[in-house]
Amino acid sequence: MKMTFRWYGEGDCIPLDYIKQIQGMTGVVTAVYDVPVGEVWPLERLLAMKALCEKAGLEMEVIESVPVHEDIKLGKPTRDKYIEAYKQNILNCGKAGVKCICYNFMPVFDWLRTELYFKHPDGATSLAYCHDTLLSLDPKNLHLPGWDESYTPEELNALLSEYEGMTHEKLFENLVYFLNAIMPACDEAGINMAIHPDDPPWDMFGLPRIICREEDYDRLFAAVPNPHNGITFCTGSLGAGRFNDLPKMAAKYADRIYFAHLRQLKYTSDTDFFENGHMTELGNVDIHGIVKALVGHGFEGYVRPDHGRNVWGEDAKPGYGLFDRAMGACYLGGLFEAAEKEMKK
Ligand code: DNO
Repeated sequence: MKMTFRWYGEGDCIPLDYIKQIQGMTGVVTAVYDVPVGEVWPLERLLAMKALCEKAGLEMEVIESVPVHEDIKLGKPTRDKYIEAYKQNILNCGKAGVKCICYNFMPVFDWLRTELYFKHPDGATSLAYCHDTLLSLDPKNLHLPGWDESYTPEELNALLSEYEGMTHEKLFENLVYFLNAIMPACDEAGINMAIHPDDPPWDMFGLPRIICREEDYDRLFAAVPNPHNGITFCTGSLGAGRFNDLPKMAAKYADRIYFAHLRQLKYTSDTDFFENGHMTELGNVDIHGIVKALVGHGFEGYVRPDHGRNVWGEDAKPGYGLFDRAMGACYLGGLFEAAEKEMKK
């Protein structure tokens, strides 16, 4: 296991030196943020970021994310040109020493929350999700917390119309087409792809979502058996699906889990939740059981604490402050140490 920390590049208010001070931290998870989706990240940019990380004593072996162009998800004829660019990104990442690329295949929207500053009785705040609030929103005129509004309303409308009639099967076929096309680049670069689950793990605004549950992974690995086709095991995303048995899934897929996002959720109804500190007793995700299952089944991937609360008056990007994620990293490091020592007995 290698403990890592998400870092939003030089624009992040958290300096690399602070990240290095977290005990057990080996590296950062980052990306090139200002190149439009579908274009190639210049190798020099990657090398410059790597040099910055190394200067701070940190590795840069995980990229989150190289985003997938919507034309690839839609299966449009133009997808091949975007796939070529994606392959070049994989090769460039490989040249910069990257070992794992996290990505997702969610149509149009990435993760969805309805609140960024859900207030806890102790004064902390965290992200939260309320399904009824989400349903009451108009996807064509969406102003969601955390949603980066990178589309104009006209662009969003046009994109949503392109998805009309998109089925789960078609979307899955498009994912398989994409993976089969990029696997040779992964073989060459020695890079593991790690698909992030859909967050939350159900269809949104009539758009299909296909990486939500155990059967989805079985289907994914059957369709593309190449070992470079792997997963980001995000306990917060999968954990929102009450139908998922996370320790069981962690054990079953341990050798395909190249990256683990470990975080806690507390359910407030059948669909709703707020995020909480990482400790097992603080929510419904069995973090301890998941770590034991990973260690017990030979997991050798990267781990990062995921969304933290905002605590101690920190004014950081919601979910991505320093303090609570640092506490999470230490807590997780302790669980891994205990589980690994237990294993060796
Ligand atoms: C949210 C993140 C996601 C994740 C992407 C991966 O905090 O977990 O935005 O980075 O879905 O492609």
